[in-house]
Amino acid sequence: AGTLRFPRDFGWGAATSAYQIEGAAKEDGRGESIWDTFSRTPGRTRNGDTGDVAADHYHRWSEDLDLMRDLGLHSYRFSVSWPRIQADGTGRPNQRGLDFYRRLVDGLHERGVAPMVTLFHWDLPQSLQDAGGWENRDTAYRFADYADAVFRGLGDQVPVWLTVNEPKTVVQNGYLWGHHAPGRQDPDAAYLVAHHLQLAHGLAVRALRATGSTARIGPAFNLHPCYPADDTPAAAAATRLYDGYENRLYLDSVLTGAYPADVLADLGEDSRLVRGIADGDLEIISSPVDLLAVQYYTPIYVTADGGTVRRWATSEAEWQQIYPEGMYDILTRVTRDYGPVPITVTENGLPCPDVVGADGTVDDAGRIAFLRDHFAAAHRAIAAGVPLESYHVWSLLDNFEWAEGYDQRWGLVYVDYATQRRIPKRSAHWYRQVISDNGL
Ligand code: GCO
Repeated sequence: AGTLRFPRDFGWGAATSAYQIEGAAKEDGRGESIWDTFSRTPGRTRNGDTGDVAADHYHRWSEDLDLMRDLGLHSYRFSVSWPRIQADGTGRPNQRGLDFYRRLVDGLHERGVAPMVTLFHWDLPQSLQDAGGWENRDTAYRFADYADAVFRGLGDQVPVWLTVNEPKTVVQNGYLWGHHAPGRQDPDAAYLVAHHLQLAHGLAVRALRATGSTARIGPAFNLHPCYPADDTPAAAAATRLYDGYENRLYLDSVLTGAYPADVLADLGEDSRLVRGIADGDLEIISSPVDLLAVQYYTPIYVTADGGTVRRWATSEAEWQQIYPEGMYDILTRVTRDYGPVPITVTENGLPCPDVVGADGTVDDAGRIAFLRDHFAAAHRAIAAGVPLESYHVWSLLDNFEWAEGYDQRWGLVYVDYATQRRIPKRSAHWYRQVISDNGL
């Protein structure tokens, strides 16, 4: 066995997002988001769950910050709720909304935890959706205005900003399959949405630079290593294109300034994406970034006909196969193909059937094994030359898992939703030791 030591200044963290934990859906001037609309629509989420209360973090933030301090976290990744800052997605920022995040950021610094702030984790103001949402190019410009308000409101207290969280999930879950807000099933719209999300990212990068800030900024992509399901040339070719849609569409546009030619050819000249690219867009999208945030959960195995098959044990999330080697593969691949851009892992985790035992503890041995194997894979990637600087476990707390509602528990800390009591799981105690040892 032996021990695995991480680099001396390696950052250990945990992640959440606004709609998933905050609750307080109607307080302090917060407007409606597309997730309020979607989750309140019958049949959209498991048990009809909504984020109205969630983990009540909006009221319990101080207690939650104490939990982070007790864990010894170096970094906490959370997101700002756009409709708290601009109820209708435009106009003068809502000071009460900014104040909440200001308290959070100050409270983190007081406890020695660095804030890492995501600007958009899917909770688009409903008013902007009513005006076409991400199908409307103007939404990207509205996002840049909102980002500017947040940059100025939280100022120099935030060392790292992330622009758009997982644009691909909005594209696929929101517009291809429809099981996330806004619940559409329209492939042609989906890829135009991809372009506008990428444009929004680039405009936000430029907006930060325009403030004169020295903070760092980058995109947050969920990347899926794609492998052929068999060794036929047809499976290899199908895997290559699949990878284009899963990974290169996002990585290439930001890091090389061009969309992948095979994906554009596959979409066709008449597609709304191809027709929607204006002169200069790719220059905006590829504005230099300071770091790349990678979220890894699962590999994908692609068959000759472009379908997928499972190869490894699946978690409680039916889309997740447990394959730690995929972490190594995706990190080394990004560095090999895109050069030495600093990388932070901003999400990785496992849902478990967590229950509070008779002794009041939560024994999530499966999560510990999962994290240990993925940390070890990340360590090997560092040894292979990947400039990985930090790692954030998804998630700090059990929370609203989108269409899955509250049934799936992803937290290091258990949330008893009836009382909002927090109980650090065994994995939280284990993680505290990993952080204090800076290794395994
Ligand atoms: C994201 C993720 C999270 C999920 C997590 C577990 O986009 O950041 O989807 O919000 O809760 O990935 O599925």
